[in-house]
Amino acid sequence: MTRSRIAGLAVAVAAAMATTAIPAVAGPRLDAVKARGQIVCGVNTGLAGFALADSAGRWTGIDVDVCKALAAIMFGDAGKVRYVPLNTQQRFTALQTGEVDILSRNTTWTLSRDTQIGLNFAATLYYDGQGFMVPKKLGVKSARELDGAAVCVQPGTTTELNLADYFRANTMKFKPVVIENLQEVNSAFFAGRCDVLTTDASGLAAVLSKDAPNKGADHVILPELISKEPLGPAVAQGDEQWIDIVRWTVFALLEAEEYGITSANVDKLAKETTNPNIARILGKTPGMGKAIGLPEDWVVRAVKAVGNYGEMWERNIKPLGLPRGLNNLWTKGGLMYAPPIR
Ligand SMILES: N[C@@H](CCC(=O)N[C@@H](CS)C(=O)NCC(=O)O)C(=O)O
Repeated sequence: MTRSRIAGLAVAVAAAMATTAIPAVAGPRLDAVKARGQIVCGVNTGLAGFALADSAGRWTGIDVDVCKALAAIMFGDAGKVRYVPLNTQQRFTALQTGEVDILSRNTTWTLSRDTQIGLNFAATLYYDGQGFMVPKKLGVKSARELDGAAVCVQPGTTTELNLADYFRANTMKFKPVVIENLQEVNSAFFAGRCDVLTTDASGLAAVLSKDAPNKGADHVILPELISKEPLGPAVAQGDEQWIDIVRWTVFALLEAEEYGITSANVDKLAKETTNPNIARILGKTPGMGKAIGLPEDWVVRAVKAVGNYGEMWERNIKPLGLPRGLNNLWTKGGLMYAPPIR
């Protein structure tokens, strides 16, 4: 190719990029949240590691951190969140009716939820799988020994569906003990009204560490994981900018971990970095904020508020005794892989 043709091509590419760079249109949800001065966040009624309020009403958990990060991005204040605790049955209606801006509540991304009930999943925040817990005194070592068991389960969950599939696939029978309220289903199990408690493995670990008698010493989680439970935040369908903001906030927290950006060094890096990727992520090289309709320092704000994904994990999930496993970064043998911020 001649030099003038190369130059001509470069001009054409630049022109194409200029005409295709459509500025982010303000979406109705972002405008509404800004006008309200607060984000309304649907969370669990109380699940250690994910969303739990203390006696003073202060919420913590990895799902809670997503909402705190969003509030920090939009208002420079992670406290500008109103939390709406939702049980398994209420959670989707709250999103459909617009009562909450986001559902950040250990909710599994499935095809039917993503397509048929008016919501969209933004990202996977936590890769989980369904497990079983039993009293040690039953002497059960594997889920394959549970034929004929009474199983405590919450309705309106993937848990309930996987349970039926698993027993059918293994030609075993079970007696479902279906209880809507989280505390009640756990109490029923510990009172011996069922032989088995089933939910996401993270939920079992949370219950074992927080609700079990005798510090959990009398109960055991069986080795089998019977399903895939990619848990993540969801929003109502029909607002592209809003889902982009939620999705890229999760990605940004992952990117921050990958590039070694932490709550402790983010301010310094934002001023001093010479790494082009970090400069773009932190807005030292402007453009990414404008592209998504947010301030250029959006990632700085998020990481300062909640830390990077690894910090979120250490603070919220590690105390439950769970290994990082699939939730490690892709560079460390896990599935956590964010598309590039560029
Ligand atoms: N990931 C599953 C299960 C999620 C779920 O709701 N699990 C229960 C048991 S850990 C829970 O969080 N309950 C809390 C509540 O009902 O308030 C789903 O999305 O269906």
